[in-house]
This record gives sequence, structure tokens and C-alpha cells, in this order.
Amino acid sequence: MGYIKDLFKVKADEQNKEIKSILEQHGNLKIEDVTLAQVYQGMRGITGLVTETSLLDANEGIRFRGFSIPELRESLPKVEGGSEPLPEGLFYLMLIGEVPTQDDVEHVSATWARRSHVPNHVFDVIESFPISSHPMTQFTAAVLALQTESKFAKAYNEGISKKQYWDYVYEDTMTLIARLPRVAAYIYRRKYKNGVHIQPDGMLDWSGNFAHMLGFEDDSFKELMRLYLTIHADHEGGNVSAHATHLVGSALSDPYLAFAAGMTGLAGPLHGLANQEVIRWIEEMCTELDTAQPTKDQIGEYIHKTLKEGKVVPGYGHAVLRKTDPRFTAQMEFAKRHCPDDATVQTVWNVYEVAPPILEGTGKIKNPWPNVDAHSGALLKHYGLVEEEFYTVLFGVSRALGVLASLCWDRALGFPLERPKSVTTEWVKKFIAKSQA
Ligand code: CMX
Repeated sequence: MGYIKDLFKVKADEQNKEIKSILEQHGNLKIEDVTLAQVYQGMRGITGLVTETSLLDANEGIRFRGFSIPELRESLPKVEGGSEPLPEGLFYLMLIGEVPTQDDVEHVSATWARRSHVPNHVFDVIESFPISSHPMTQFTAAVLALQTESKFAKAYNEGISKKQYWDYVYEDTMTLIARLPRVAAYIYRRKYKNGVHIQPDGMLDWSGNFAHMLGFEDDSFKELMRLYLTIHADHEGGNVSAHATHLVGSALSDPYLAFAAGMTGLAGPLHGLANQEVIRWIEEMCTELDTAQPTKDQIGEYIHKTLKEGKVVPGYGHAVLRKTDPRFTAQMEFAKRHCPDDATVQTVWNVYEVAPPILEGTGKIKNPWPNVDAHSGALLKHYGLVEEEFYTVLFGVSRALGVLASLCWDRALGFPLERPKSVTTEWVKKFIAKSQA
């Protein structure tokens, strides 16, 4: 067993003991009352899950094991000469709960590089799709094709004790994460670069190698990838991709099946696909106004038009956040350092000035501030990654870190099958009548 796996087991045993004692002493403690509005309206604000890897505060944004994004940009290990955190370090932090050393991060990098070989049948599955298929469809199908490698599925089939589940889920997690950049880069090069593929470079870190296989050798693009793959990794447990992975994993579907479920959720326009939608929205605005950089007044008018047409302004709003997303701010800081004069970046910043008061003025949008997706496309476009249909795949590669680290915890803590109760409107009407009587 690798030392990180041993350490994870020690941490999980400690956590198991603590949870047992919490439940023995306080298992009947009520957290909150649930209203009928919450039941009908997407379960907003109902606490119903434990996710150890990160916690979201409505005003402060995400904290990974207690660390904010600015703190992580300071404290996580970097490549020599680099200034952005290595996502390998964030994965270690989410899994173990402690900030890793440079050695720990190099160990994770080396493990993923060693396990990164993708079996040929996965490429065959990708090749079987029409070239026009959306990259997220190809990506999810490729994850399912990788499932033939699942150690968990094989071990379960052969018969294992519940106490061993975590071990095989950990193994699948490490192998799946190791292979995702190669799969994603293959989809990108197949669809947009005439199928001219680039072999991995085992000497590079996980993100650097991903950038290399996509065909981007610029050092600052590699830095962007490190930042991007760090900040998109996790956003506590209730968002669609994390929740779907957790839910499907709770049926003891293996990590490949569970992650594929998360990815089909990420592919929705109200979730991860919003990064594609943002850049399309900006480009459509520029085309319609026949300008590369609309004025603030023009942007304001375009936002009103979007709302009038009954559409959402992509990249704005959030189910939990009530302030500017720190993931947006981190990307804005990166852009200020690397490409402050880029026309699309400037437009993103102008939208940031104009949109919030207009959205707030509708009186119904609870969070008028930008989320992570409002900024990412402009940065990618600046470096020449202009194919916006691919953007959600990048999000997906990053999201694997959080949802799979969480899946390891789910099995190590012995979390049961998830099965909330649902009711009918008939039931609700009877319930109301009974309460009023
Ligand atoms: N533009 C227009 N209308 C918006 C809006 C936006 N950006 N954000 C919210 N609204 C609307 C909702 O559609 C809803 O309208 P109805 O009452 O007519 O149905 C109303 O405002 C209230 O919604 P809310 O409580 O503020 O927001 P929700 O928790 O229901 O939804 C989210 C959150 C993210 C789906 C929503 O803000 C949205 O659609 N934003 C645009 C898409 C987007 O950027 N998604 C990415 C989120 C981050 C991620 O997961 O990657």
C-alpha cells in the first residue's frame, strides 16, 4: 500500500470513531425545520448530506478543509518557478485533511503519471461517436468505457467485506483521475485538431501534461491549467455533479459509474455547461452589436434583452452563494497579471460592473453576482483554446478530484444507500388540511 493510502485509512478510522460518538450522543438533535417551499423548490437550504472535503459559505465562498482559495494559492505546493497551486496538492488536502509537502505532491503526480495509460478500447468508443457529438457526451461515454478497469466492481463481484470497500474505491479513484487528462485531450484533438494526437510527457505534472497533450506549451497556459483544475475541483456536496456522484456511489456503483453520473449532471446549462454558455452569450452579443468590445451601456441593454426573452444570464447567480464567487476573483486576478488588455476579458469585467444591479433590480434573483463560469472562458480563449463546447470537459476533469476524494470518504465512513422520502401533491394537500384542523 502507498503511504498516502495508509494515511487515509488512519484518518478515516479516527473520523469513524468520532462520528460514532457524535451519533451516540447527539443523533436525535434537530438541525432545522423543512418547509413545503423547500420541498417543492429544489431542496434549497436543507442540510441532508455530509461531505468532508469542502464547505461552502454563502458570503465567503468555498473553503477546502478550512482553507479559502487565496490561502490555498499561498500554501499549496507549486512547480519550480510557478505561482499557482498544483491540483495534486488540493487532492491530497481533500483526502487527508492536511496541507501536503512538496514530496507528497510529487508522490501524487508520479502515481498518476504511472497509472495514466488508457486502454485502446476507450479510444475506439470515442472514435465511434460522430465528430459532431458534444465533447461532454464523448467524455462521459469514455468514462463509462474506462469502467472495464474497475477494481471495485471486480472485487465486489468476487465477494468482499464492507470493510474493504474503501480500499478498492481508492484504487479506482487514483486510476480514473490519472487517465482523465489523456481521455479529455484525445477528445479535443480528435474534434478540433484533425485527430493529430500528442503523446503524454511523463516528466510533467498532471496539469502541465494535460496542457501539453491539448497542444498548449505556453508556460502561463500551464499555470492557468493548474489554477483552473484546482478551483473547479469541489464545491461541497449538494451541487448537481457532486450530489449525483455521491448518490450513485451510494448504490455501490463503482467510481467510474458514479463519476459518469456526476458528469452527465455537469453537462447541464444551469451547472457546468454554463462556462460554454457564457462565452457564447458574449460572442452573440458582440456579433449582434458588430463590435469586439461592447460599451457598458450596450451590455446593459443586452442583459435586459436576455431577461426579456425569458433566458438566464449565464455565469450569474448561484443556489447557495450570495456574493462574488472567489473562484471568479481568482481568475480575475490571474487575468490582471497575464492578459489585462484582452478584449473578451475586458468585456467580462464590464459585465461584472453592469449585470449585478440589473439582476438585483428584477427583485427575484437571489444572487446577482458572478459565479466561477463567468470568467473561465475568456481566459481560455485568450490562450487560443477557443472551442467553447470543450470548456465543460475541463471543468469535469477538475471536478473528479473533489467528487472522487469524497467517494473515498463515503465508503471509508460506511455511508449507506441514499434514499430521501418524496411525497405527492395529494399528500401535501392532506397534510395541510390536517395541520389546519
Ligand atoms: N439570469 C436570469 N435569471 C436568473 C438568474 C440569471 N443569471 N439566476 C437566477 N435567475 C432566476 C431564476 O431562473 C428564478 O426564476 P423563476 O422564479 O422565474 O424560476 C429566480 O431568478 C430565482 O432563482 P434563484 O433562487 O436566485 O436561483 P436558483 O437557486 O434557483 O438557481 C442558478 C441558481 C445558478 C441555477 C441560477 O442562478 C442560474 O440559472 N444562473 C445562470 C446559469 C449559471 O451560471 N449556472 C452556473 C452555476 C455555477 C455552476 O454550477 O457551475
